[in-house]
Amino acid sequence: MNTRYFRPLWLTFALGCSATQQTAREGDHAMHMQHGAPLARTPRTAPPLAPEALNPALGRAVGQEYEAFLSPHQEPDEEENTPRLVPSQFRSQGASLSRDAREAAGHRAHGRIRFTRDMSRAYVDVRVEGIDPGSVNMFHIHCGRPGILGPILLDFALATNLQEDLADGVLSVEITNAHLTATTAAGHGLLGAFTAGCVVPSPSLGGPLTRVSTVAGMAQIAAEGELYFNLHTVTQTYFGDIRGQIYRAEPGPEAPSAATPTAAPPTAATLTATTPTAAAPAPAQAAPGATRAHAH
Ligand SMILES: [Cu+2]
Repeated sequence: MNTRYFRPLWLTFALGCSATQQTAREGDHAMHMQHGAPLARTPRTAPPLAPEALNPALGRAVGQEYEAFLSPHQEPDEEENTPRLVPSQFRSQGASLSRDAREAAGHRAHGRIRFTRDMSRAYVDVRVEGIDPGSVNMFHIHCGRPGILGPILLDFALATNLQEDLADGVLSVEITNAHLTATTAAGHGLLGAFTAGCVVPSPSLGGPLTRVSTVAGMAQIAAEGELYFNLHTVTQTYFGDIRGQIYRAEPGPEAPSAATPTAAPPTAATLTATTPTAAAPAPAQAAPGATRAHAH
């Protein structure tokens, strides 16, 4: 018996994807042995779909929508309690304000994320109030549950000029897979290994620590309730100035239509930091025991 067929599945797959034709044929053969012959097709019993029920063009329409209301009180601690070992680029320069003082000064924001149905893009819009755009030094989407510092999934500085984009009070960017992989790639060395990219807590053929690299993966973490915005300023750098856990947007009078086939720019009415509703959606509960790496 040929020992080739006792290769682990992941190795077979890797070899099947390698560059040489010969190896590819071996891989195909091995995969075929794993799966066996196809079953005979059975007669369909379901009524046929209406032709309009399948429309690939609708993939670019906006589908799932999420939102967050950012507040100083979602930051898990005061800036003065920044751990001693935190490197200088994550430390504040200048006098920090307490969370109470920042709230009293009107620091707040409202963000919305609209995913296209085909998960090729995410449209992110955030209205910020009470914070000087010139003081913003980092703006991220992190993955993590409330109360913890999670790694960075998306660095908005790789998609736009933060200060210029926020000059009119609203940051608007279109996110693709490239922004997520660039964020992960920007994390260098030991520090970067802990702070950049979010690990997929799932078995993988790609390695033991596969990081989220797609907008679809970002939407999955959002659905699990483990994404948050964090806006950092020069005086609130480590924990951040305001933070907002991202939840499924409730359909409401201010929500844009989900059926629009093309992405519409946000209207002033859809982003407001002044009208948080008392009927906020309950946070989605992630499965216990998720193993996404949590570190700042
Ligand atoms: Cu951050």
